[in-house]
Amino acid sequence: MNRIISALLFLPLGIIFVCEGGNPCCSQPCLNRGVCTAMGSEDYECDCTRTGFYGHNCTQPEFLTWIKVCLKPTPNTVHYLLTNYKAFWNIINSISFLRDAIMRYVLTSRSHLIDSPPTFNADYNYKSWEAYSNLSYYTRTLPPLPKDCPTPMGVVGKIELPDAKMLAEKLLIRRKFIPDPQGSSLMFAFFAQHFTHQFFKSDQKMGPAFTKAKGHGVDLGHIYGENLERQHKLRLFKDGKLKFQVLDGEVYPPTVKEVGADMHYPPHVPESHRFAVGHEAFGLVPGLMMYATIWLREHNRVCDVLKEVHPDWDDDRLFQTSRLILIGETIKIVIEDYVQHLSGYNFKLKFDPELLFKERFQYQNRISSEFNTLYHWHPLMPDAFHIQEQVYSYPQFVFNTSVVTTHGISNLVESFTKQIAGRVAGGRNVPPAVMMVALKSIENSRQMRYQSLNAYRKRFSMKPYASFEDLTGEKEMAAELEEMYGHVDAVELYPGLLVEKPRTNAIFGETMVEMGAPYSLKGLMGNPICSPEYWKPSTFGGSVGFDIINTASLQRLVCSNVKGPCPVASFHVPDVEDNRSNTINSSTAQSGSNDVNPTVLLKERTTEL
Ligand code: ACD
Repeated sequence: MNRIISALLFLPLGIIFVCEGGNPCCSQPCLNRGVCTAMGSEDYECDCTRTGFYGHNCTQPEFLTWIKVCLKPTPNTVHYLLTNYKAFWNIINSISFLRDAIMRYVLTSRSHLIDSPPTFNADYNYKSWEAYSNLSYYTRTLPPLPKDCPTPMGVVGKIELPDAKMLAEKLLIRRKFIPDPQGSSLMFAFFAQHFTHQFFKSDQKMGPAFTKAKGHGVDLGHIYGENLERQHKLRLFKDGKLKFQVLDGEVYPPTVKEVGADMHYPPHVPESHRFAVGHEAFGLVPGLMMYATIWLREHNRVCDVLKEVHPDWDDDRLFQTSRLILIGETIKIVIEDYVQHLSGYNFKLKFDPELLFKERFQYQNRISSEFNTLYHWHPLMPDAFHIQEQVYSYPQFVFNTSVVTTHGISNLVESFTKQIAGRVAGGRNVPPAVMMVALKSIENSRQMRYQSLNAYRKRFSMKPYASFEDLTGEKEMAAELEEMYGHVDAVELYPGLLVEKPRTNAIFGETMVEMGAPYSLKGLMGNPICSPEYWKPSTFGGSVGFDIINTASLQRLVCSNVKGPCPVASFHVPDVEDNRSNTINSSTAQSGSNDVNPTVLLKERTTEL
């Protein structure tokens, strides 16, 4: 009722500035992470406990906070420093105590922005045991907006949000492919898709607020299945290995018919091409099945290595220990190859759990719904897929697992490394073929009552955007946004992230990095294998397993699991003017945190496959 009255009162302006009646927390009056509690419909209280601020709206800094705020450089300044001055960073990178100190600071400052234990979910905007204990929900970083607000985004903006389809057509859909200026490859894009599907697994039946991935982190459910029943279907129960088949002398996943693990394939896919892997949707694109095949081979390879050292271990111990090793390899690759690439930093990131052993840090993680939403990086996808001499359109590529066996893993890696992905921020770069996913993201965010882009910027210690032009860095899309939303504080999170001005020569804008980095680093380092009791050689079968983790890189992962000359595997498209050959037999691979010695790898490969 209040909403209707407010709507009628302010209709001619299209903008609401005050909340007459209704929930006083709709205007988000508590700043600096203060907690708002409505006291009837007229009053509210802000709880400023441990925020470092005080006052009615938690706006007054305590003395120490004031000093910190004065001295703290802006995120854009820090980013500029980290992505320039290469010679300076080369020196820092070579002095291990300095590199460690900086990495420790990166990890703690980022992860302290994530509530741990988790606090809210889509149905609880106050703390509750239900929100803490029910693992079927994604958690929420900011609570859902109250239902009785004057406008959909609180108290500002128009009475109705813009039509999602119109918004997508005007601001999100690709006109002409915009390549990522950071040079991300399709190898990067498919890694992102493959890796994140282990913890972003929305429950279609329950709705977007719910997840089927109850591990809430890097548990490799996408390789081993999300539950024990599926895992058992995929296991060989011999020497710890996963089931496989050999085609043309190469190892591939088994078929659905053989193992009985359900997969999502349309009827036209022949039985022989219905591969079964941990995640039931990985038949969707060959890039996903390529990574699924590589990790399947890696699991079985690690089992062989462990069996050699522990001939007395039974199947289960070999399986369980290999899984822990693969979790470690994944985290190492994600931090030192994937995030390193994405960051564009000249500072060399380091995966070393010991850096946190003396810090206040919780070894637990809960995936938040906002992290899932921000990770919809569909602009990465190209217009078509170039593999060897062939070009595949979307209809030719989707659900076509024969691409994997026809070209083979080596050729796929080589081709995906050479093809550039699209830029994510900056607007108008979502390929029409996947526009439906972007639309769904907008609809889901509305259903879950997300707060605005600017509310999230404040939550993650950024200044809110002051105007539409401040957000987009240009005039045309800014004008469209203004027409649609009326007020910059009403711009929604997901469209905001995709239209945000990218940083100079970067794939993302500021908000994507400042929100994404805390979720990522907390999720990676909060893994139990990083805790003091787990992080020791014995957990991983001794030094042999520990070494596999500590020397892991994307390049090594590929080289250890393909026959013949190993292709360059990189998240970055090799420079055109760089005359290095495309096989690591004749050059040192430029990807990966560890130098790869091709001769050693070739030897390893021939003995292991
Ligand atoms: C820093 C490091 C650099 C951060 C750069 C970009 C981060 C942007 C988005 C997230 C990127 C990657 C996500 C990777 C892993 C997710 C792991 C989740 C585990 C549950 O400046 O801090």
